[in-house]
Amino acid sequence: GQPLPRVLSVQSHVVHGYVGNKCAVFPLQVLGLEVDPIYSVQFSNHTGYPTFKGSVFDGEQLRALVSGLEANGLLTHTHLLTGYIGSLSLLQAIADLCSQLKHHSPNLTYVCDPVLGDEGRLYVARELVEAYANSIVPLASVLVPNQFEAELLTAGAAITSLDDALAACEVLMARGPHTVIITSMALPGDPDGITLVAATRLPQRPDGRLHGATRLKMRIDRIKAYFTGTGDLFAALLLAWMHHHPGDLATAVEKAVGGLQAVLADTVRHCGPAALAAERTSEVCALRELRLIPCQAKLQDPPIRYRCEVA
Ligand code: PLP
Ligand code: PXL
Repeated sequence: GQPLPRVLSVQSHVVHGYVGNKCAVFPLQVLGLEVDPIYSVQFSNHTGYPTFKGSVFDGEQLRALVSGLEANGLLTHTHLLTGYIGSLSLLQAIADLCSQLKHHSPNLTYVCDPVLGDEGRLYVARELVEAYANSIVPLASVLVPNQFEAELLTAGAAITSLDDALAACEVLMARGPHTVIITSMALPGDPDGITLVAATRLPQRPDGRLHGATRLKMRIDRIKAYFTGTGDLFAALLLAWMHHHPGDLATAVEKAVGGLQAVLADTVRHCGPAALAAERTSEVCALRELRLIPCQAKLQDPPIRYRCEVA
C-alpha cells in the first residue's frame, strides 16, 4: 500500500504534562501518522507553572540533527509541523529546513502555528513577528494564527468582524499558504462564543460537507477556564484530519474541534470547579493538564457537536 504519512514536528518538549510535541505526537500517532519529533526546548513543565527548568535548542543544534537525517536519506517527510519557537536563530533554521524538505518532497505540507501571542500580548521577541511575516508565512501551506497573530501578520489592522477575518485570510493566502484558519476570535456582541474562520484555495469536493465551499465559519461555546496546549493540540488534529479528508476542510475542522472539545470536557470534569477558578499553584497547573491519554478513543472518533457553516 501507500507509505504512511510522516510528520517532522518541531515543538517544545515538557517532561511533565501536555504542550507542544507532548500535545502533537500522541494524537498524530493514534490517527495513523508517523511522527519524527524535534524538541525546540526541553523543560520540566510548561512555563505557566510557578517555576520551570530546562534548556532551549538553537538553530545550530537543529541544523546538526537535520544534516544527520539527510546523510542517512531520512528527510522523507510528507508534513512539517511547527509551534512555539522561542528564538530567531531556530526560526531561521526552520525556514532552511522547510526549503530542504521541499527539495526532497515537492508536495510537502507545512502546517504552521505562528505562535506570537494572544489577547493583545506578545510572548515572543518583536523581531520574531517580522521573521514570521517575511520568512515563514511564504513557506507555509496551512497557517493557523489566532486573532491577535492574524492581526500582527497583516500589519496590525484590527480584526473585529467576520468580514475582517475573511479579508485577513485572503491577505495571508496571497503570500503563500493555501489554507488559513483563524482558530479563535472574540467577536463584539458574542462574549460567550469563540468564532473560528477558515479559507482555502484548494478545490473542495462538491460531495464534501459544505459542497465545495471555500470560506467557512464555526461558533463554539467559550469554556470559562484557561488551559495550556489547546492551540498545539488543535494544529496537530487539523493536520491529521486534513490528511484523512482531502478536499473537505469542513469535515477536517469539525473533527479537529470535536477531538479538542472532548479533551477539554474531560479535563474540566477531572479538574472540578475549584481548580478551574483557582490561582495557578503547581498543584492547580498539574490538575489542569490536558487529558489526552484517557481521550484516545475520542481523538480517533470525535463526537461532533459543532458544525461549520458557509461564511
Ligand atoms: N479553545 C477552544 C475552546 C477552541 O475551540 C479552540 C480552537 O478551535 C482553541 C482554544 C484554540 O485556540 P488557540 O489557538 O487560541 O489556543
Ligand atoms: O502551548 C504553548 C507552549 C509551548 N511550549 C512551552 C510552553 C507553552 C505554553 O505555556 O510553556 C514550553
